[in-house]
Amino acid sequence: MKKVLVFFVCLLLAQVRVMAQDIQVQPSPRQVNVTGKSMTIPVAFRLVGEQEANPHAIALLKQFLGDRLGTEGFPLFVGEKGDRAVRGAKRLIPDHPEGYYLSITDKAITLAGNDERGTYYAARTFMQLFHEGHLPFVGIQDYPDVRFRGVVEGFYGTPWSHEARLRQLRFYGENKLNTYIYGPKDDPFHSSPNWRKPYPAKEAARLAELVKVADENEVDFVWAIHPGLDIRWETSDRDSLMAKFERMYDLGVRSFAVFFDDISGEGAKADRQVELLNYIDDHFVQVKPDVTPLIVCPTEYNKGWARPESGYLATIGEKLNPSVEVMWTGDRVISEITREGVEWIREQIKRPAYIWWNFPVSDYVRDHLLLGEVYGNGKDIAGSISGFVANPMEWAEASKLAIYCVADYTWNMQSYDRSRSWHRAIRAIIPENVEAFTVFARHNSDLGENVHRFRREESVEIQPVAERFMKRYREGHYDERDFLALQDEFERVAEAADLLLIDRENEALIEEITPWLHQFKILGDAGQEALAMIKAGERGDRELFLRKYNHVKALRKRSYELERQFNQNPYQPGVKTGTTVLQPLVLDVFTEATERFNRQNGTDLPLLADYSPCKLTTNVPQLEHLPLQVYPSRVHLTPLLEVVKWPAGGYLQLELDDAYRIPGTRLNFDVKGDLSWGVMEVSADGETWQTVTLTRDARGRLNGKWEDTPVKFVRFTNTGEGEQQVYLREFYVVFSL
Ligand code: LTM
Repeated sequence: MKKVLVFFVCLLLAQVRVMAQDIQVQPSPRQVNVTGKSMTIPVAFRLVGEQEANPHAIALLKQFLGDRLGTEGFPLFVGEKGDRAVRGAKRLIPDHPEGYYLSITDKAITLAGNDERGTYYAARTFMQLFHEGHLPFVGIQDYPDVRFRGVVEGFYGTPWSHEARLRQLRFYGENKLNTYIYGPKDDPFHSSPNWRKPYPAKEAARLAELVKVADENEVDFVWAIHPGLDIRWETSDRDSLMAKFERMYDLGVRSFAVFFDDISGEGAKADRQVELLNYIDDHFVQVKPDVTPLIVCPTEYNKGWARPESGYLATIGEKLNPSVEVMWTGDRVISEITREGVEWIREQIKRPAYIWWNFPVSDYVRDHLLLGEVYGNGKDIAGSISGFVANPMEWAEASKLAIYCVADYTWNMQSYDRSRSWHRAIRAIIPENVEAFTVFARHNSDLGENVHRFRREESVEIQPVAERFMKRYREGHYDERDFLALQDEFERVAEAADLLLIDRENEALIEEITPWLHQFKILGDAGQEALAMIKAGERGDRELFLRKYNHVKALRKRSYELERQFNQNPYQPGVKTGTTVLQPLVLDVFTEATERFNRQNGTDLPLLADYSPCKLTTNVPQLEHLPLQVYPSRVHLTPLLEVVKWPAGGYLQLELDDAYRIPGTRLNFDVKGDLSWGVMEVSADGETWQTVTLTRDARGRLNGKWEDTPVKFVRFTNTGEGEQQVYLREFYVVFSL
């Protein structure tokens, strides 16, 4: 007894003041009452309630407190509403799913959940309150805004590795995210061709491990199937799907989803889909008491694609069992989620939508990293949605930046602060290199021109400086302070790249972003050297100018080589960084400085201009912003992931800068029937056209040949009566410049 008294006296003497802002809990809690006082972290804790409380919360506390836990010590009451240990706190526990009450006083600590997950989250918050040897005296009442929060691994491209997924699940637990939907498009056992087949033993064992780790971290592991590309509406396929779900159930999965996105034809029929989904719901989900409500991603999954005349969403709304959750990406495939938008879809599907947010997914801009702040979604949508999951990049660690912010946003929308959340995310992900990563991330956030026309802010602080500087430099005078600010920023860029390249703190992250770090280093160097050209030119130092000029050119060449060496995916190969502000600035400075030098010295140094020997024109709305990939011997369109709705009269045209002898073209729409609805043509002048004969090869691609005359234009037109739905897998023109 005496020992305990001494202990409490020491504890009170050791108080330091704690202000509300010192309490940093992720995600931001709803209500925090601080007394301003704190205590030294007790040397020993005594757990009360272990028998009844959520075992995952108990395991977490035991792991965290380690040797500090014993049969004597500062009392730590843990449990769910109704448990003996937390009976005293009953009225203080928020009556919300996953809500919790946490209190720390000089007498005891209480972690009381409204349900099991609530207790787990109370334990997570408690762990975050340990700060510099102290625990603040607080009372916290907290619960999430959105019922299902997390991630849908639903992108095209290389699926996450097993280790990356394990790290993700732990990260979700830490950030109070409760959902992980497994649906990587390029897992053939999730989609075609193997969705009917069981996973091979090794992969099955891995999935079982993921389910276990998800469970330990209070995350629902949702396994999704994507059968629509080749499903036949027959009993045999229905049974295959049910059998696959049974197998996944045996592996431990208790949450399921069916994705019907990005398909056309038979698989896209609403009546058939609903019939199948209701069957699964009635005969699988409802008969297994431990299985959570079924989730579906419909074919018309965004407002831009919703067609009232098809009756698709109306069928979902009226006929799909009410307990089935329906996913929705917003007003477009990639869009910000607004109150108006979610209210609209709620009307159609007769239930709140389950948001599939396509950010920070980069499968349509694979040469970019999306590391910017998370913003744009309404802070007033919580009551109108049932879930909110983010579709990430194929780079799992790098995606944690956005996922952290999504966790914060979906927990407590009203107090979400995009900048604060982003800065905290960086600190959580790479605490020893916060400065460097902040610099890297602020210049790697925009996507560049893309089919979805989705853009993000980039280089926000330096952008006005860059603009002002260039304007004034062109006019013949600039502010030295702007020059120095730009120089400083490029220095920071180069430094950040070097610091991060040797970082060993988060190796998984650095491994993912290494190609971009190399590119970033080149950008930083090129920026500094381009600015040095200005000064050398002003001083009339020809030799120095030429040195800097040649150095920038060499750096551009290295950057170009890097583009062709790393990240060679077939869609947007290469590595782009700082494309919105810094890269154009380097080019502008270089061009302007060289032009001045040429004028002053009567020289003819070539300028580095962004030049493309090929231009795309089209009236097919989905293709309007499709970037082109130009190589020395071929040009091709960036393949599209979604179904392209090609209207009657719709054309797609490539125009070269001159007429060339072209060995051929290749077109792949991934459709089985003939292409009698369309015609491929070539022309030398854009007026007289000749039709190209298309022959199908063994892989279904259409190779085009024509008379061996030089051509400048190649186009494909839907000459039929109606719209066609195709996949634009390939559109190549092979030429030699
Ligand atoms: O968004 C949905 C529902 N489906 C696909 C995703 O698989 C893909 O990752 C995103 C982004 O390209 N677009 C889709 O259409």
